[in-house]
Amino acid sequence: MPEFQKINVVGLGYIGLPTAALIASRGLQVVGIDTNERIVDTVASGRIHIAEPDLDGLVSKVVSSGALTTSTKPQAADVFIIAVPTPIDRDNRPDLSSVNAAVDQIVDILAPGNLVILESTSPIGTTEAIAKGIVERRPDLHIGVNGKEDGAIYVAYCPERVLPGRILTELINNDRCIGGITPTCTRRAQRFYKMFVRGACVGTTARTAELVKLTENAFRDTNIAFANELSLICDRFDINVWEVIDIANRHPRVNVLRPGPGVGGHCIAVDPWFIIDSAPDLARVMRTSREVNNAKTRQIIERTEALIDDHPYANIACCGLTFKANVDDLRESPAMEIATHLAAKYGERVKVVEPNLRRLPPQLADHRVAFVNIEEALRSCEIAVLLVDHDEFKMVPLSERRHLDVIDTRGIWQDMPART
Ligand code: SAJ
Repeated sequence: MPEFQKINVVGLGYIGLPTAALIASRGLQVVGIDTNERIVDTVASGRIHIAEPDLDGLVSKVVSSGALTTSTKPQAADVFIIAVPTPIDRDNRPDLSSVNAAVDQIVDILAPGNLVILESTSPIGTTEAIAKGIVERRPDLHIGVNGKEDGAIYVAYCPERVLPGRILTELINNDRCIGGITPTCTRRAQRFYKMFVRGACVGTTARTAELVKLTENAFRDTNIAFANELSLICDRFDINVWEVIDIANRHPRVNVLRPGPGVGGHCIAVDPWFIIDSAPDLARVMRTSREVNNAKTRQIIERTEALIDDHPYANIACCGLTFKANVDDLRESPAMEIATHLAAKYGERVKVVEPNLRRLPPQLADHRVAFVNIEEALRSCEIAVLLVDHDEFKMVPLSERRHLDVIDTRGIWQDMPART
């Protein structure tokens, strides 16, 4: 009998849903679990609640073939994948309540031979704590080691590392890092991922795998902080930061990332805190990077206000709300923070453009701002704050924006003198 036939994916968000659909497309029987009934119903009808290229077609196919079903409660299975959010609280400390709730949901239905995989970004030691908690509550089970298979379950950590906008491609092609509680757990999880991953499935310990995930995002955050800091230094000396980066990056061992209005998304702006929280005395560069990136958002707000105050009758186009280009995701978005601030202060003078959303998000809808397309914004505004480098904005020719006073936080309208 095949080792893995029935799979539960707990959490049908940006990672869980594509993962569930991909596994279902490989001939396994998948149940997608979510506590949100609206999400469960949407997916059950073959539709999706997030925007991600090619995901709609895949979900519709696997739902109509019966390979993917949904439920609000887990069911007996061979593999349980936990892919739920792990946000930070007000004090920047990891909030594991969704992970703990997911474990609570499955603990009583676990059976010998089951594989439990945590994919959510988690602090060091989380997977070990989960394994310990399960065997404490289920003394009939133990964690599998070589040669002691009777009554064993297998627990591993395997972080997701896919980029929104490229999730399906990266789910298949990226290398995976798989850390079991024991080497036997690692091997079993590797065999499972090999069923749908083309990249290497690198084995390690659970603690190492947890830190690998955090390292990847903290590394990127620190590199973006370098670019954001550089942009402020360039402004002080009236030097174009985009030109500096472009020329510096011609050095064979230099690759400066791009400055922006701050760092958004549910990962890079959040995950470094998991390391900082567990080693506050050591994680000095990481903490400073977080502070630099957060401060960049406030600096853009201040600079924009100064420009607007110089033009008391001008209308202001806020170009972009999402956390990065060509997605509809507003989580931790610095663009959203800036637009909300401007909307509260300047009301109907603000025109918001966001080609990836159908309507204004509620925080902005409360103010009297207009939601317009880029043509209307170009026609009716004298100031533009370019907050996201969406393709639609890149295509606007110079002739259509020459009249604007621009704050270009993304460096895509650099064919005219503009502030960064
Ligand atoms: N950003 C910049 N300048 C840059 C690059 C990015 O300001 O040069 C900003 C973006 O505008 C955005 C934020 O950083 O606000 C994050 O965007 P991103 O594209 O760097 O990353 P995410 O959050 O979409 O996805 C990251 C990825 N991690 C890494 O690249 C190390 C992805 O592989 C992870 O799976 C994902 O986090 C996650 O889920 O952890």
